Amino acid sequence: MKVEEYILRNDRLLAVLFDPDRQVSDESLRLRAEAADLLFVGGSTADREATGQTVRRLKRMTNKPVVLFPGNPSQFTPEADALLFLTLLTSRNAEYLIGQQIAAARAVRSSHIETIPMGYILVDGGKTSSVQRVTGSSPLPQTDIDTIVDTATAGCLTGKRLVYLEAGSGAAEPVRQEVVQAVREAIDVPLIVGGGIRTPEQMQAAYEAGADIVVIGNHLEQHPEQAVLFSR
Ligand code: 1GP
Repeated sequence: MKVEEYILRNDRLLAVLFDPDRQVSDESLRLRAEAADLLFVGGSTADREATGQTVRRLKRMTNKPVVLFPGNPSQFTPEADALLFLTLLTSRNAEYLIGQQIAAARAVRSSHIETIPMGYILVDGGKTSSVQRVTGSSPLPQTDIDTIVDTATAGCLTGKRLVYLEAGSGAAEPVRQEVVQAVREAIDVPLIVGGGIRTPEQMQAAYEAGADIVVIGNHLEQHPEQAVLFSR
């Protein structure tokens, strides 16, 4: 089954994010892979070699979908099951709206990997995120729900088949429930929520507000033994 079809058929999915730049044991990977429904691989600085290595390690452990969530085109590897093809909708820099996508286009097309166009929306999670640092784009304040909703809507109107509300890796405050809810009501594609989620209660709050997929990175990287608590 294609990854997109799997996402459309299921709700309340847990995506665990694996950063290829972090040195971790097989046990750490295994504990997190067992708890997850989807395995996202990506980071702000990793290169193709590190990304490919993480993809291969995960694929040796599990048959679950391994999905690239790349920080830049040089992380692309055709070894994953699918690629989230990102547009940073909150950027006003053409580089992140079309430049990086053009840079990736040739390799992606020739790989025939499953590609899912995704609108990526950075909201303020209470501290400067690596997305903000790397791209120089400002996050939307979580109080400006109208702009967040309009951004998500514009993403769907321009063909994105997933929307990701991102508070930033290690956010002090995850995406608020009222933000998730307002976006959920406005769009009809699957909604991903991530950034700063550290407890099963925060994950449930995101699902209850309408998230289809919750992404957890840092917390489970630091506490892989807790992964089971987040599993369905
Ligand atoms: C980052 O949303 C993801 O892109 C995950 O964030 O590392 O804070 O869980 P955390």
